[in-house]
Parts: sequence; structure tokens; C-alpha cells
Amino acid sequence: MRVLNACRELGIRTVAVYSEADRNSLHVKFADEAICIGPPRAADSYLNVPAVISAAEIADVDAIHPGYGLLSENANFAEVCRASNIKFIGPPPEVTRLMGEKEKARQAMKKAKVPILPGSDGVLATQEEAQEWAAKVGYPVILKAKAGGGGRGMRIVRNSDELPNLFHAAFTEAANAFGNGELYMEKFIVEPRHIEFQILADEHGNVASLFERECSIQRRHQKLIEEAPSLQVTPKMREEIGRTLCRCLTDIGYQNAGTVEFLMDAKRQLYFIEMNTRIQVEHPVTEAITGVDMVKAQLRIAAGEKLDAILPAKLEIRGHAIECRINAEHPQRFTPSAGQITAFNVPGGNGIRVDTAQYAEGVVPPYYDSLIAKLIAYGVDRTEAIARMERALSQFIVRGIETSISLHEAIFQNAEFRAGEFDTGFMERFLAARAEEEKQPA
Ligand code: MV4
Repeated sequence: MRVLNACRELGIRTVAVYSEADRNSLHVKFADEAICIGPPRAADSYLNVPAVISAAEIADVDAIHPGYGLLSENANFAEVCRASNIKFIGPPPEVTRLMGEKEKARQAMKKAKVPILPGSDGVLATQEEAQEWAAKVGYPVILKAKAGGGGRGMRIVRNSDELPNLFHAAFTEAANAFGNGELYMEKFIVEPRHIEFQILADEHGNVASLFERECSIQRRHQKLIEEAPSLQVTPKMREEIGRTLCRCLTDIGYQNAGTVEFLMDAKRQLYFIEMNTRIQVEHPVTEAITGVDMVKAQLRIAAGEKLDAILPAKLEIRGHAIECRINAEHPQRFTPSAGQITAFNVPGGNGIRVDTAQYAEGVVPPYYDSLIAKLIAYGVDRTEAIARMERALSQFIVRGIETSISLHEAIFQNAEFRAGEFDTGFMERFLAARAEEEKQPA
């Protein structure tokens, strides 16, 4: 729906693809054309490259927007698009492949003077080499899969005695999950903040930074709340990191939208960890504070337009925005909650945006990600954004299935959250405190 909306506003005709489970989805209803590409399971439809390409060829499309997830960071898919004379709306496959090899991405950033964490130069050939690097870097260290990302295939190592077993475990897990067990090492940052920079790049070597987002409110690597800007990033840091990233990504030949992830330590230093070569779920908070329609920007970049025609002369941050991810899941147990929606009231009003493809008679299928809506609140400052979010959460009604709305309401009551004083350990502490309260009712 997000891509469809941008196309409609630009006068571009759209073709939706859908699985048998999504026959009654809004993207099918609102696209100019819609083609069924297979059975409900994503592997049989949305991830089926020949099925997607066949639909594109039958409809004779000029371009494919891959959305986020699914095939959006699949370099092979981008290559098949290229071979089929279909424009893939995203970076070239070579760049996606480079960023998918996390250790290569790290070295590319290092070369461009983007700050990285102390760690190994390249992958660890042997356990002995891992011991040597760990002694040099100092414990705790973290082993990460070169082919990994998003938290899979990682092991935290506290001392040299633990290293042999954890090296073996990480290697085996990575080999099974990614078909490549190669590992690298970084200094482990305890309870970091997760801060990411939004980049747009055209096909003429121009790159712009659309500033940062704070994404530390997450559970098991699933983000729950994101905001922009970060209270912890000073104008000087923002400018320096942004400038360095633009230079680096010009050198790499980056194109279209991308997100560069950093960890922030207790001393408020930022360190590169990895890059996502797609538009992300949380892009609306950046849209709110910059006024840039990022999906329209993606489409115009892919059509060969230059950034200076797409972006305002001077990019500036105005106000503050927060996004709550509304998931179809139990607010305490986090188990998925598929099924028939029986009531659906979407909040609106000043400063509120809701991105959703759900509706009053909608069905949440059990096959896909549980995200059913994004609720974005904008204000002149964080205080106003919070007040609007709380008001909107109280007016967001979903019946028939369980959702995370009540969890968000509880988080917005939390003093540390309200003060902006949190890191990636926040949700674990918050949920533990909540479980404790339930054990001993007042
Ligand atoms: C780390 C780290 C601490 N130190 N790397 C997790 C997902 C992947 N993108 C990177 N991750 C981490 N890398 C070093 N050197 C802690 C995490 C991490 C984390 C990072 C971002 C957001 C949430 C997180 C939750 C747990 C661990």
C-alpha cells in the first residue's frame, strides 16, 4: 500500500502480486492490476523468483519495488531483474552483495573513516586466530557471521576459556543458517543504543543523509518503537557521520535508499555495525521530520532523476516523530494472533499518520510477519509527539485478534522511556519488572 500510494501520486500505473491468502487484501483492491503468484506460504509465492518475474513479464512492467523483507535484499533477484530488463528499485546487486558480507562492509566503512568497533581485520581462519584477536581487543568480544545480520549466528564471549566452544557453536550455526560459517570478531558493547542513519543516493554519484533514527526499543531483534531525531546525537556528530557516510557510499557506488546501522556506547560514541540495502519499516519517522516522501524519492531515483531535483535545497530536521509498530500478537506472551478482525478504528487528527493494509472486515493470515499497522505521531518536539501518540493509542481499536497496542500504552507510561533514557536492554528490563509486579499484586 505504501508503494502503491507513492505510484498513484506520481501518476505511475501499478501491478500488485499476491498469494492465495491475500486475495482480499487492500493492495489487490487498489492496484491498477493484480496477479496471483501462488499458494499462501511465502516460499511458494512472494519469495518465488520465477513466479514474480513471470508476473512482471506478463504485465510488461518497467520496474519492481521489492518493499521491505522478502526479496528486497536478495542480490540474485536483482540480477534476474536486470537480465529480464526490469528495473529493480534498489541498489545494484554488486552493492547488495558487498553489504551482505558483513565483514567486507565493515572494512569498506573503515577505509572511508567511518568509525568501526575494535575487532578482527577480516574473517577468522582458525580458533587460534580468534584467541589472538580477542587478547588484542580485550573481553568481552562478540563473534558474528560474515554472512549473517539481524542477530543470527552471533555469540558473546566473556573470557578465553569460553572461546573454543562458542567459536565452534557460532561457526556451525552460521554454516547451517547461511551456508557459510565464516566469522569475524568485534569488541562487545554492553547494552548499546541502536541508532541508524538514513541515506538516499541517486544514479549520478550524489548521496544525501536524512539524519538518524533511534531504534533501541526492541525485543529479540524485533523493533517495537522508533523515533527521529535521536536525543543522544549532537548536531556535530550528525553532520560528521552524515558527511563521512555520503563520501563512503559515493565511493562504493551506492544507489537508492539505504540505512547504515550504528551502536552507541555509554560514552555516546557511534560505531558502524552493518548496512541495510532497502527502505525500512520505520522510514515514516524520517519522512515526518524531513518532509521528504522517501518512496517517491526511490521511484524518481530509479527513473534516473538527480537528488537535487528530488530533495529540498537544504535538508533540515523539523520537530520530532515516533512510530509504534502494531503487531497481531499477544501483548505479553508475544505469540502470533492471526484471524478475523471484527472491529477496526484507526486514529487520525493532527500529527497522526497510520500506515496499514488492514480494515474492519480484514483477516490476518497466519503465514506472514505480524506487523499490521504503523502508528506515527509527529509534534514540534518529543513531548508533543508523545502526547499525540498516547491520545492515538487510546483511540486505536482492534477487535477479534490480539495486538501490541496495550503494550505500547504501558511503555509510554514508563518514566525512563518518557525521559528518553533507554538502550537496547530496555524491553528486557521493562518486561521483567512487569512480570515481577504481577507476581506480587499491591
Ligand atoms: C553488537 C552488540 C554489541 N556489541 N555488536 C544484534 C543484531 C545485529 N544487527 C547486531 N547486534 C548487536 N551487535 C557489538 N560489537 C549488540 C547487538 C545487539 C543489538 C543491536 C542492535 C539492536 C538490538 C540489539 C539487541 C541485542 C544485541
